[in-house]
Amino acid sequence: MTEIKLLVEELNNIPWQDKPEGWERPVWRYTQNPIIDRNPLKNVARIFNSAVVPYQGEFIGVFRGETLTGIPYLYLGYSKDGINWHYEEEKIHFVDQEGNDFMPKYAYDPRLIKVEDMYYIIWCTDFYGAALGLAKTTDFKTFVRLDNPFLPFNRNGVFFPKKINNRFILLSRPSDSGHTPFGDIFISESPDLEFWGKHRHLMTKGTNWWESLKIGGGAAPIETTEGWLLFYHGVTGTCNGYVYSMGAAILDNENPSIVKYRCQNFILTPEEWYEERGFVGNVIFPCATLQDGATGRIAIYYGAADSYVGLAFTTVKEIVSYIKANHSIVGDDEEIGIR
Ligand code: BMA
Repeated sequence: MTEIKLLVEELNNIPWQDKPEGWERPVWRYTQNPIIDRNPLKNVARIFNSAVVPYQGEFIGVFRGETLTGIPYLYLGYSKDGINWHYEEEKIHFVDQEGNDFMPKYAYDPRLIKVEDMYYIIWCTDFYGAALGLAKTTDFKTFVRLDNPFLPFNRNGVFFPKKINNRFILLSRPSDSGHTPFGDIFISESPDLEFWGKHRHLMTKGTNWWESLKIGGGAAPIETTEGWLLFYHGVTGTCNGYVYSMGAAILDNENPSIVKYRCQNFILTPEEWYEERGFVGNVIFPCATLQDGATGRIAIYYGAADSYVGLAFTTVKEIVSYIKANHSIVGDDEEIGIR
């Protein structure tokens, strides 16, 4: 059997803690969680569901900040170690392609992905209803908004970090205007970020109860020798409301609309106080990962209870072996998804 490896660059300053003695699951939490506490900024009550990337030897991130009006916007943050963050006081200012102001009415659940030499932010914006917003930057000073990729209602936009067959690849979850009680993940492609098409169905909400209501893309997929490793969220409905857990699947390297393996078990579910208790309790919402191609280490950033940011760890070997050992395909996930 060939060795399971990450097909990504080295990142030797990735935040890291070894797996605790006696812990039998493939993903473990940082012992100092949450890494971002409440009231992190003068006008921001909570930061959660946020995304980070390595930048100039350190780290930079786009954070969902819930302002004192209750309306979420995006904030820029910096860190030397990926754990301790400081932020710009002002929300990220977006301009259109002519340089005119183009601020979203609200902005939440950002993903931040580098494709070639450009950094892209994709988030949930208002476009006559909840839809995906898209912007690009090279220097984290000027943020240029592009056309919104899809019609409303759609959430959970996740870019692949690499073009496939010269196309940008985007995961999304078509939805409705409220706290959507349904939803599968779809995959779409674009040659130029202007025209989107070749929409395919990727993954069906699960038959397993932890993801029985809806699923949505989480962190940008990670390229491995076994396929694209996707961390996503799955939601179950209980008599006390929704519960969000984290799941994992592996998509085909060349044709990512084919699911190769899907883990029937959640890989992280609310258990700690900062996941169970908060503005919206019982939420684990992954939005980003960091990975080190040299060691196979993966650090996962997740929103906790719509109030905090948590960090969890795994290695490519642990998580891929676990997914394969607990593999169970749902519906027509293994198909290309055109019918
Ligand atoms: C979803 C999104 C997330 C949020 C989750 C739980 O619909 O709005 O931002 O974390 O609900 O409240």
